[in-house]
Amino acid sequence: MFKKILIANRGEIACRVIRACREMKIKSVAVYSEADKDALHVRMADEAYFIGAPPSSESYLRWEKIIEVAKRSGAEAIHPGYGFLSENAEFVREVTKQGITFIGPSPEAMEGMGGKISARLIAIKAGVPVVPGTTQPLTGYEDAKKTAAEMGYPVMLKASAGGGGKGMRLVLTEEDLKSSLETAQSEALAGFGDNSMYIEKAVLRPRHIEIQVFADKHGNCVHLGERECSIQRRHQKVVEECPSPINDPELRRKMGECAIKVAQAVDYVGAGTVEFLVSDVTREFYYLEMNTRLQVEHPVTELVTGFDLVREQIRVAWGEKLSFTQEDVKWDIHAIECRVYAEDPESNFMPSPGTITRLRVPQSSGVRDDGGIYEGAEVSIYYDPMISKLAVYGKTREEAIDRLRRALQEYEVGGIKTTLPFFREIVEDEEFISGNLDTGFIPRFNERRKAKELSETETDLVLIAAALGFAKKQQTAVSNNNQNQTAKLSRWAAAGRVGSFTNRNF
Ligand code: MV4
Repeated sequence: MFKKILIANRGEIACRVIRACREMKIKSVAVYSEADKDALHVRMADEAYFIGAPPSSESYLRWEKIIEVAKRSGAEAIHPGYGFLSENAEFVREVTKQGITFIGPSPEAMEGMGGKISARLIAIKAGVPVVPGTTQPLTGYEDAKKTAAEMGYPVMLKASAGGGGKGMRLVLTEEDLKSSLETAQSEALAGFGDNSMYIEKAVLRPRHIEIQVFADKHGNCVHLGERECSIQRRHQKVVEECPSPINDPELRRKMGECAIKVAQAVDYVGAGTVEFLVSDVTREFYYLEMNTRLQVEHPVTELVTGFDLVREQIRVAWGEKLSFTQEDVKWDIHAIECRVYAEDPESNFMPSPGTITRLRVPQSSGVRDDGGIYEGAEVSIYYDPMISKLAVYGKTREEAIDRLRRALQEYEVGGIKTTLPFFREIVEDEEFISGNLDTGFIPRFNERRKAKELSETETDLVLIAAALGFAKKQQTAVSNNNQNQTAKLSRWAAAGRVGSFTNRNF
């Protein structure tokens, strides 16, 4: 087995990989920027090397520097985590050329899945259902008009080089097509330096369900079931769970088989995720894209299946066979994960950097927290503001939600704003509890939130008016008690408002 691995990442995922290394008796090498000199991953690793200034372009993305550190420290392999260099085929080629093992798939597999159109072609060839649409870039407006008319509105315009919803537009009618195409193209050009576009038929109220796959270098490929990721905010996942509340063994088996076909079509090795859109109405599913990395939300799959995906990644990179077969994978429990961000839900999720002055992480039955912070640590403005992932499991979805509610009550982060209060509201939401989770969940949830806040304000006003009226009566009655009563009622009235506020910020 490897004796030493370099982790080309930071934050919670660097800590997660270091932990797996330690369990496997592998030495870990961290790299860090100026902003991260006191970061948790630096404290946890066996060795740590400074690689540059805070902006990631001057540190975590500088691959020649990272490879130099790998060689200097004697690391035999590099784990890229997610983000940064994790899906950079050029980096993988350079790492391999230097005689270092990249823990992940081949550069060819990455490139095949990197372009949206090429990824679609691969899936079509593998016999996997994709959203109906073009398999060539549009030549211009006339081409778009003709194609859209043929497949029928609504349609989705997508940037070939796109990702994260950038360069994507839902077009309801032909009148909107021209302006939508123009904005999508300029967004794509600004975001990816490439304005080529294609068209798909729009799937309305879709669910985002992805399948975890795992392959070794001996031709074995299995799937570890789905993760429901429909709860997203501006194309950022917020809550993920396994199983999906709508999935059943039959749908899982079909989607799993398709995911394996896609992975095998590019001779995939390691951990990968195949994304699907599932129509909430027909339960038909369509391949969307494949992510050639370990994903943020991998803990829910680990909790449900019991396999350690990072350990497995390292074993597979060394050349070992998968430690389990398809028949070994069971889905008998339910897991849910919340991504805790240093953002202020009361101010439109603005990043909230600063020093963590207080940290109390939930513990006990069914709770797992993957964090990259500690009390006294600094959350910087330079990187993704995710500070931890709170995951829970239970025998049933109900039990998992009960534990999540309890864990969210226990969780305290002081000094910065976090999305914890937002999650405390989600776990009380009837639609969430019912499992009705298409991609329109967050917009609808926000509407309900707004409506609730308004009615709370009204209730408060009524309470205050009643209290004042009562106080006035008491005054005219010249009761001995009146001072006390008035004070008490004012407190109750205030509690109507303060109570709900405190609840959100606990
Ligand atoms: C779609 C779609 C409906 N129809 N494609 C958004 C991000 C990108 N990965 C794919 N996305 C979508 N593609 C067709 N043909 C709806 C979305 C979509 C979405 C998908 C998953 C999770 C949240 C979403 C929110 C809005 C739109």
